[in-house]
Amino acid sequence: MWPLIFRDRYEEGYGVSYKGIDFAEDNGFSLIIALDCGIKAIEKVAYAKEKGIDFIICDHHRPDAILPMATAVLDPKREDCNYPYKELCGCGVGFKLVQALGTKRGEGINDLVLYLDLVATAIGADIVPITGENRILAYYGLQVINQNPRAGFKAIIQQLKKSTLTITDVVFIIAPRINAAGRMEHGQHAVNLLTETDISKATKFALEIEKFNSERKGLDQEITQEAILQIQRNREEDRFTSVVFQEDWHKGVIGIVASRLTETYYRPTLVFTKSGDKLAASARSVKGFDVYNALESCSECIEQFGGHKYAAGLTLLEEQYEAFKEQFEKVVKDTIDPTLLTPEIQVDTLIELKDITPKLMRILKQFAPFSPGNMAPVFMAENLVDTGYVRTVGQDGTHLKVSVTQEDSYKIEGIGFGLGDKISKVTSRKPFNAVFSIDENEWQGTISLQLKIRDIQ
Ligand SMILES: [Mn+2]
Repeated sequence: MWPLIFRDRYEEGYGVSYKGIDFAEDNGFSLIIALDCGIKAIEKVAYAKEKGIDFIICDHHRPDAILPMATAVLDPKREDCNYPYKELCGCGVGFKLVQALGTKRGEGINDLVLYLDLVATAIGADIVPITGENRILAYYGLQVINQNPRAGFKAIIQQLKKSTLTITDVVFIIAPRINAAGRMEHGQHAVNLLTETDISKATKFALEIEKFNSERKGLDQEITQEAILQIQRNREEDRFTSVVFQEDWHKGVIGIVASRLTETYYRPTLVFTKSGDKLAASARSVKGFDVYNALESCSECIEQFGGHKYAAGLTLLEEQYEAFKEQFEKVVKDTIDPTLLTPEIQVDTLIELKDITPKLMRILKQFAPFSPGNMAPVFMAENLVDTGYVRTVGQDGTHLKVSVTQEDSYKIEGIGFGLGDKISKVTSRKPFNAVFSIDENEWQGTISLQLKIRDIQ
């Protein structure tokens, strides 16, 4: 049995750490397998090598020109990598290593299916496109989650009112709970949950993690509020970027806060907090703008950075913060196509409500799993009228619940997340147009179709 050690992102920071390498040395390990990190850990891998510890790196982040001197560096984003599919997530690369080992031992793909629940969760959580091989891994991984989940997943799922999970459920229900442990306390809690085979123990771990998840949610709302206030106070609502910093913000949630700010202001965003004697940030971008490249153009103010086109992380010295903030604003202002700063919904086709049938839903489901790279089809219907049941739901009336009809012929319910403020457009009794995807809603064991409304005009 190999020890499974989850890095601690507070004490050790993100990615490969000296502390982890020292731990390996003290405990007599000769090999470290790094997953979803390590592609830039040149000095750390060299440090390990001096101590006689080998590294295998399984990563999908963009490499620099020089690679670490590891025993193997698996990364489909390597320019000299001829692996045909480039969009594997970090866990997917690890899975390919497991598969290669299995093949060598004479195992077939059926011996590996039991790991696909983890791979599917990582594909959803890491927000990689669900195309090509990712789509296949996610499809079969969802089957494992739904039909034969490991005890840890079963423990989470049995608290839900849903019988079948989609990849969206995995992203919004399972992934945040697993991440919450590492964000709030220590990732080891998540490892315990995922490796436990006894369901009663797993249920206990799941409850613990549920607690971390609610703490995480509270913290993420609080910090988002503080960040928005900071932007308002500094009168920075009209800039091309959101860059905010407060030294006591919890490092585990700055990535989520950056995503929330991107939803609010829809522009490239960085959220900084203090980390040791430096500042650390999470970066998020808008569709079509490469934030990694933008950071590269600010590299004289940055200590270290890494990541992808839409999400990245960095550290810098506190005295560089203001200079960085201005440089980043300038780079984005000079290079971004301003049309990218308005969110756009691409409508696939017009539809009439009477054509939204269980048969259509069965066909749509064959296109799943949906995620970036393979989004659920978006429809538009015109001249809808509310049947009189429109109301806002959720905390502070954030969401909109409607029941609509078209030419009095067919009635269907719809939910618009975050669209509560559009209620007046529906109650005015004037016909309106809506853009939506079609979803199944499960309520007390009955499944019905509903519109998942994205916008109303
Ligand atoms: Mn990743």
